[in-house]
Amino acid sequence: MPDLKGLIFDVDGTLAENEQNGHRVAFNRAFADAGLDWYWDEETYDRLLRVFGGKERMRYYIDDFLGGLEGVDDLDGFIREVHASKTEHYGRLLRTGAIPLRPGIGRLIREAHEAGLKLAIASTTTLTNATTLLAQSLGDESVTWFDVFACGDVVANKKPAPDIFLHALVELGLEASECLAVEDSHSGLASARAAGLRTLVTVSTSTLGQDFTGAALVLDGLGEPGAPFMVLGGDAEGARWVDVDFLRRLHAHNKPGA
Ligand code: XBP
Ligand code: MG
Repeated sequence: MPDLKGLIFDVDGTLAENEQNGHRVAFNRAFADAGLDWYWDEETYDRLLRVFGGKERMRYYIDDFLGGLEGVDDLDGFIREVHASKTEHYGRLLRTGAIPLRPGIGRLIREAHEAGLKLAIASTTTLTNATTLLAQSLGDESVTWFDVFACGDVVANKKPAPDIFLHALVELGLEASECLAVEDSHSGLASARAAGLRTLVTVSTSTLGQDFTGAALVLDGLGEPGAPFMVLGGDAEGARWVDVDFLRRLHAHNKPGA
């Protein structure tokens, strides 16, 4: 096994618990601005989360929940417009500080940067959503710690297709065997695994109970000194929180997944 050289992080659910209190709220604000009488409550949004990508999610809602949309000639253009407004609302929400990073994320990213690991983002979400979240929580400079932001529409096929992780690897100039992915969802894990990546799963509120077969390890979070993680699948070999040394060990043990 080659040495660990890079970490590739998912964003939504992994860096922050931001689906219900972030993306959902922003969608509903954009719908109201557009004069639509749509409102995605938490239960509806949970069902919609099976489709990744905000524009794709809106199309799924129109097709499968509304049975189509009358009186709109250019549906793609309409979705793009409402989604752009959603991104504005989401950015405003992020800048209020309402959406913090999950415990341990800031510590691990800082430590990995200081240890000289290459860092990448591989997310379905829009680029500005990822950079704003980091800048807001860790300061503007933290954005420069990342060598690659593989986000949103930069690839044709979103997760669970492997495209976004393959794109991140090409941009990093690293092999899959030199990296670890950190994900929170079944589709994200499928995407990372299909790209050949060993994957640590930190389950989020939206993904609890999903199937994480094939993950290197499944945890309830990264843990912190004084607030250890809980192991949900696999063997953490007595560790209590995830740091760079732990990730090097997890990467080196090329064991079958949990
Ligand atoms: C999760 C998603 C995203 C967001 C919406 O992505 O499905 O689509 O809910 O983001 P990941 P946009 O876990 O890969 O970060 O509205 O910007 O598409
Ligand atoms: Mg995610």
